[in-house]
Amino acid sequence: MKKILITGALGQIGTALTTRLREKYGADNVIATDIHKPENSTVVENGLFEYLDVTNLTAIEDLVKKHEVDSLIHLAALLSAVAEAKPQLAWELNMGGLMNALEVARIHNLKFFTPSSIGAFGPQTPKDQTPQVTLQRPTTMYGVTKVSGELLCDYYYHKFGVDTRSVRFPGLISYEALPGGGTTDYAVDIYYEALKKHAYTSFIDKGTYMDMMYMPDAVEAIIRLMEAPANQLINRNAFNVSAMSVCPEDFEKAIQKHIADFKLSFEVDPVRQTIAESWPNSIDTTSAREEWNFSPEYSLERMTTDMLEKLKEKSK
Ligand code: AKB
Repeated sequence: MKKILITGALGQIGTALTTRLREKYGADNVIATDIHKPENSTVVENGLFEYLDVTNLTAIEDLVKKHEVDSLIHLAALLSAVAEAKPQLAWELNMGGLMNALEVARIHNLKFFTPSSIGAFGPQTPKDQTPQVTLQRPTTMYGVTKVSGELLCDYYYHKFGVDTRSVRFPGLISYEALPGGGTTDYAVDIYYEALKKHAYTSFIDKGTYMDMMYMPDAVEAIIRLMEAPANQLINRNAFNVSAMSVCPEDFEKAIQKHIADFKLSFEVDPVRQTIAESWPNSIDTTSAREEWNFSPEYSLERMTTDMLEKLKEKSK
């Protein structure tokens, strides 16, 4: 990757990824784009930033030409809970945006990354150690767009030779930017509330297991996959990746090691609980480890220590 354009750069992944890519490849070689332009954003202030609506193919293409881009990281999408509330918009943005981005990658011969999700699985998928290749019949609009996105990536690779790469991200936990309307958001909120109130009311029920990963591992995974030699990659739709399979009580115990009086209670949101129950408990990451050396560093304990430290520093 030499000149990288990122869509949805102000989102949860984009904020962390833009900073890391600017460090690694140089600030002049990373073009962050988004449909918003907030004040006081490091993404906007510390490098190149352009307004971009990904439902407009010509607008993506104009920026690719203007900046002589060779790699496109397409992140702009709605997350699961918002997509469930606005299914038409989710289809328009998640599929329309992806199709436009893939077309621009095809026309300009760009290396391409877009994230899929554990949301691409459904209730009929094997729940534990979900295999890389398995039954995918999601019951959410988000999942429908993620499976379709995986198939589109496969199609563009096989039909047109576009160098598509993707991972099925689990819930991502980060201190830089908040996730916007996902089912796994409780795993981020819990840390903010633990520091503020020493208590958290979870909208996901006790005993509900989902895969999670700390943002530095997610960012490293994107870079490692994008830098892997093309001939090493068998899977072109999306790789299973995860660092831990956890339920709300696991976070409670990990946080109590730092904040002894931390209390967890439950007020279950039926919409997000139904989504969570349709997703796997844990996924098998063997293909990612074998094909491009995926190897996350953060356990729940290590992540908890770092998250609490970083959030404390941020609030000073
Ligand atoms: C969500 O909860 O929607 C996302 C995801 C797992 O894709 N964090």
